[in-house]
Amino acid sequence: MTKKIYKRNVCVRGPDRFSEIKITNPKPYAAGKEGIAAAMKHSFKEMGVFRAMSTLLHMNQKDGFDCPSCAWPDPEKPSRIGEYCENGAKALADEATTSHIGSEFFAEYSVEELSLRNDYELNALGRLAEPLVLRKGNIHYEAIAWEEAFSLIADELHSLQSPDQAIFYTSGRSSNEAAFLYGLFARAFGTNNLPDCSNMCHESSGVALSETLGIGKGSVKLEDLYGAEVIIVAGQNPGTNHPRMLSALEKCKENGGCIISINPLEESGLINFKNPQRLKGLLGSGEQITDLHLQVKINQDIPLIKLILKKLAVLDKLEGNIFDADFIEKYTVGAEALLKDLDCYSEKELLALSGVPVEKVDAAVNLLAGKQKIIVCWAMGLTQHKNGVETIREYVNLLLLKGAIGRPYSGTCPVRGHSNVQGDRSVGIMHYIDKGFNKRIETHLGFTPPAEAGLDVVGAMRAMHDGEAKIFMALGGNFLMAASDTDYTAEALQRCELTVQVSTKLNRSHLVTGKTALILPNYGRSEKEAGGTNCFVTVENSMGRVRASKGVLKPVSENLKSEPELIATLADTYFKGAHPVNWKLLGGDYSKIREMIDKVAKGFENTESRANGVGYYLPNNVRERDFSKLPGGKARITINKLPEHRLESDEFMLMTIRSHDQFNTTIYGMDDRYRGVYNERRIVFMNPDDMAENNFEKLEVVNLSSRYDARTRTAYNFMVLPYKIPKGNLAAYFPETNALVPYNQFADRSRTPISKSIKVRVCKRQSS
Ligand SMILES: Nc1nc2c(c(=O)[nH]1)N[C@H]1C(S)=C(S)[C@@H](COP(=O)(O)OP(=O)(O)OC[C@H]3O[C@@H](n4cnc5c(=O)[nH]c(N)nc54)[C@H](O)[C@@H]3O)O[C@H]1N2
Ligand SMILES: Nc1nc2c(c(=O)[nH]1)N[C@H]1C(S)=C(S)[C@@H](COP(=O)(O)OP(=O)(O)OC[C@H]3O[C@@H](n4cnc5c(=O)[nH]c(N)nc54)[C@H](O)[C@@H]3O)O[C@H]1N2
Ligand code: SF4
Ligand SMILES: [Mo]
Repeated sequence: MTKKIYKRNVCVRGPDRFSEIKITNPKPYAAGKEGIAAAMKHSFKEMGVFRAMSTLLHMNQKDGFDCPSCAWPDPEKPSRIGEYCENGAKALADEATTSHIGSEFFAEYSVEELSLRNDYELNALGRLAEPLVLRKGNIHYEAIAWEEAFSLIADELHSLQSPDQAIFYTSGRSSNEAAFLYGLFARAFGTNNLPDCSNMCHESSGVALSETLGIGKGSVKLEDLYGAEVIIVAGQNPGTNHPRMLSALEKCKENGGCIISINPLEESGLINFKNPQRLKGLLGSGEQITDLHLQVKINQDIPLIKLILKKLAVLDKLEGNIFDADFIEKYTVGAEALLKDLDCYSEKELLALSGVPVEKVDAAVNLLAGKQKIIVCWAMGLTQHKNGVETIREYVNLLLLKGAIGRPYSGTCPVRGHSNVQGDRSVGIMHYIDKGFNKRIETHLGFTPPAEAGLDVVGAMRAMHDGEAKIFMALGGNFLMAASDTDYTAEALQRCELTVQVSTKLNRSHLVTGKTALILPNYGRSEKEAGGTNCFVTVENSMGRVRASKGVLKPVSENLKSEPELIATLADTYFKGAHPVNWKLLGGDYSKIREMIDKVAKGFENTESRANGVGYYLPNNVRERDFSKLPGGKARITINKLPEHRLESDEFMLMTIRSHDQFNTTIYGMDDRYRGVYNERRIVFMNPDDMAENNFEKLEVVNLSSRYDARTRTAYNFMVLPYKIPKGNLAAYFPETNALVPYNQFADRSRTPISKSIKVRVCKRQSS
């Protein structure tokens, strides 16, 4: 039995009105002068010229703060004139804006009124400046003292029948110190309900890499990219989402390497890069990045890689030395079975499924055949499918057969999203049980964490929806808009007794809430943490290097708390001193948190001193070719099935992607410059032949609907745009399309929602 929903009259998905759309041809290059102009426009508008320029000089520098945007690593010798990209600058401007809102603002506008603004408008209101409460039955947030807020949460937590009725969500922007304390508090409270954004993101990578190579992280270091012979960039749009990765690709090319991109779209950043740190990039023609683009159909990477492997296997038989026989023999299991399995498929069948012309597949085979220094980089284009884990395993097969694992300039490179999402997991944000981690908590911190696994994101959605969970707390993020099935997630949150958001900026999760809701505002990464001693934090980048991050700005308001202090105070209020961990002490001295992290989290050692400067790498067994943790002590070559999609004749395959002007659910602006779309986000990219066959006009307004388990879900009002995308495939922006992703459709084993392969119909409006 589900409980009746207590509802304020809030607009769950945001309004869908149109603005004046402008369309141009997609940009043939990334960055360049326009990139600098866009970065400066955002920075100056939000921060003013002086504050922007002086703060940017501290970003990604040794004694400065880590860029709050993506997890791409900084070079060991950062350029003093600026080591950041357009989107890093936008992220900083977004966080370090001088605009802010507090209780006066919320007295004027109810949550119902605010929910009629779109996500861009909500974010543009500025920083959250004081703790706020939305009391039961009210529609206005009002000010609340910090002590009262902590007592309110503690009382609600005490009132639960079981600790598993509380959920502790984390988004990946929190520091190691904050995330460690948060995970520790959840465990001390008695639950492993620690879902995190990773569950919607690289969880498939973690599962696939752990199964095959014995560690859920990538194996390459930044310098490896510079010397690789071939870099495959699959299912990733670095020009927008990891812009400084383009500098690494550029270096690889200058050193004679080549780049293969595997993507249903020809993304601008992968065509040509005008490096703004170089004169040639600013004034000249830039650097051609992709040597070969394989325009694979959505979720048909497995057939494509199988075909490449099949062709390489034929060459290996004819010429020898194509696969690394010694490496395979010494370090792997499963090669023979895989090669036998490849015989079951015809080249014709694989080719047709992949959608790639045969000449291009042959070109890829030629590029790969004689090479060993191969790196595969990937992101959401591989992870967010039902077979996300299998897809990544298939790419790992290629690396293992080529011996391109555990040697310089080779290996796996899952490119992480949020700036510290990898660190958060390393220090204990996980819903599953890591026995070693728990044992070390027991030994060093004196309490026993719960032994039962907790809920991940989709588990948490269901538990709240079905009334099993009653308190939702979020350390950052925007759960409502980031999770799948927006209406279902809204109902889930609205059924909670209490929702608590530790946040920097207003988003829709603050408006679609539990019966009582709290907003606890915190310092951003760029701000100087005040209050205690040793108040710098540490983060881990996508390649496993841990470094200090020291904010430089005066906080936007005096009524904020740092995340570590906030969590420690909450824990102290909850336990009232009756717990073996001295929470109060930890909140005031971060070096004490780092001491604990060193004791409990794997691979962390002397972090207090080693995190300074360029920081230090955590151990990585793949780099050492050590597979002893895996069964038989060997890396696993795996057999992965072809994807099975049964599309009806009028169904398309939709991927939900990011525009150039957003960071996940934070919308910085309404443009997607590289794809030539301005002033509008409600568009659906479609192949011109599909448009002709289905009688769709350019910019015709349609509805998108998906049908799973006999239920139709609809996202309303999207303009059709002709675009170079494989026939039968569509693309549209997230989060506007999340309403189409059913809550119960996710990747096997990693349970990542299928945000990149949703079966949809495109409905003319008069017929819907
Ligand atoms: N500026 C900015 N930076 C960000 C973010 C942001 O929103 N804005 N988000 C951050 C986060 S949390 C993450 S996880 C990353 C996301 O970084 P990306 O994964 O690059 O982001 P998406 O826009 O989801 O792009 C997915 C890419 O995969 C391709 N693709 C989709 N389906 C398939 C497929 O089946 N096969 C293949 N081969 N390709 C496919 C799409 O065409 C697209 O180019 O970026 C991080 N950095
Ligand atoms: N359809 C579809 N859905 C997706 C995806 C997709 O590609 N398609 N991608 C998925 C992916 S990869 C991810 S990672 C998730 C993202 O999911 P989330 O991480 O939950 O979402 P974000 O939009 O990154 O969160 C933005 C909010 O974080 C808060 N914030 C920003 N900085 C800080 C900080 O320093 N501290 C604190 N406490 N709060 C802060 C701000 O209030 C801001 O509004 O979305 C997932 N959802
Ligand atoms: S590449 Fe990522 S981490 Fe580096 S400056 Fe750009 S957004 Fe920031
Ligand atoms: Mo992500």
